[in-house]
Amino acid sequence: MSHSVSAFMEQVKAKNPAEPTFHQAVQEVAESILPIYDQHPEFSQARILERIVEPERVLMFRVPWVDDSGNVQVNRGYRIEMNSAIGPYKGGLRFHPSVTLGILKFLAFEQVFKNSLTTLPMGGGKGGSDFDPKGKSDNEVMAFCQAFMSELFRHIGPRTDVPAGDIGVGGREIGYLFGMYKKLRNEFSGVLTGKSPDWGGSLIRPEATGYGNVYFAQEMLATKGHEVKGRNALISGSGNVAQYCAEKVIQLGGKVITMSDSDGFIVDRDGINEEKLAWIMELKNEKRGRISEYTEKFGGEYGDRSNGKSEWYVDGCTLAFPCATQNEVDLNEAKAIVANGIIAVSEGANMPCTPEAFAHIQSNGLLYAPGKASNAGGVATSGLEMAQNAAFTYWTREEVDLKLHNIMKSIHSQCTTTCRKYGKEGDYVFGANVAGFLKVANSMLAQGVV
Ligand code: NDP
Ligand code: 2IT
Repeated sequence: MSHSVSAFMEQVKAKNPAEPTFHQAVQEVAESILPIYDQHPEFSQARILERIVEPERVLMFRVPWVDDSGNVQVNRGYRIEMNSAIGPYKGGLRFHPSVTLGILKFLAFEQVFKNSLTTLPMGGGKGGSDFDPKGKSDNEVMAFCQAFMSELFRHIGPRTDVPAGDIGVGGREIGYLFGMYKKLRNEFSGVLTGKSPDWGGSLIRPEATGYGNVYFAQEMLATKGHEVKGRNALISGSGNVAQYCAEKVIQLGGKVITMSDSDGFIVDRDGINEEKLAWIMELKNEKRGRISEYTEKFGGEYGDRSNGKSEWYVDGCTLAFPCATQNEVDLNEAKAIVANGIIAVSEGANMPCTPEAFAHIQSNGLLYAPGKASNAGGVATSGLEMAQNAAFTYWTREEVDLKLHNIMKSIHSQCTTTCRKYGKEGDYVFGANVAGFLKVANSMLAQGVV
């Protein structure tokens, strides 16, 4: 095979047309992996890279359901079973109108390397639907989840493929999905993670992605003698990941200045403290309202995205945690991040920085953690939930939090050790890609051409 990234990407683009986010995710990994291929002729002989970009299985299905007005609605469901070399397929479900096959392939691809970094035995997968939960009643969400599971249940299982949440899929959706799986299979098992602790869920799973992101940032900051305490933080999003990222920053003595949603962002120079964060959690998780309502209650400023503004231009912060969605930080926003004195960017979302944005951030010497390393705490704690389910047991909050913290430290040290080994100190993108890849690639080699 050719060791040139551009030749490899030409093949990938020809085989997977019109999937730009998938191309973007593959290119970033190929740029890390191909330079070390000369030292690993066994990988090119076994065509590991060509195999790893090809999903083991792609499921696409019709999801018809009936809305509250009695109208028939038709959505499309997907599950990408990307790679099972190191464990059952594992990864979330995303319900958002922007969901396409290409988006889910990018997320499933990222998940393979992320799950490898967690140290736990989990392969990579991702799924979801173009269903939009916004503005739907609980009854409509339940009807959709039941229809979605009435096909997905054939393909998943606690030893085969274990979905969880992602954008638009939280505790409510996991409950409806689990209920339908249990009814169809007549089996109570750990087939989904992110369940309520009342019926098999792990404590700390809701907190895990956000907490883990901040634990990873702490490790990066410590390499330069810095800490979270006393620092102002810019956080995008106000969903699951953003909420618990904010909670951990506050617990560690930092100050959260911004949070956002898809319409706009709030700036509170006094800091979003615990009480204000509790209000945001209720607004987003129960009332399903908009972040703009914050300023009516607590003051501060609101910036509307339709005016070309974004949270990334807000000054006065030294830490940045993108926790909303892919490609939310472009080159101009990255320039503002650098110019405004941010010292560390730690990604809670999957691929939130465009390639030009993260290249600018890295080349200016900022600490930069790619999501597949820094947001792996969520899926890691899903792995801990699977372990508890398999053993019919529960661990305490403290036990799970300690395990999560240790996993994030391990991911950080896998990145730094790999960087040192290949002479790429400080390049967490390289470290995460190569460390994640090697374990999966060696497992694929050991298991033959399958
Ligand atoms: P939620 O649905 O709970 O929250 C998503 C947040 O992002 C909301 O504030 C939403 O705003 C905002 N958002 C969504 N789409 C856009 C957009 N196009 N532009 C701007 N803002 C947007 O999802 P999560 O918090 O679970 O997920 C956030 C990110 O973290 C995703 O990239 C996800 O893949 C990643 N992730 C999640 C993990 C988890 O355990 N949940 C684990 C690892 C990564 P609005 O309400 O207006 O839609
Ligand atoms: O992107 C992710 O890692 C997730 N959405 C969490 C997946 C999981 O299986 O917990």
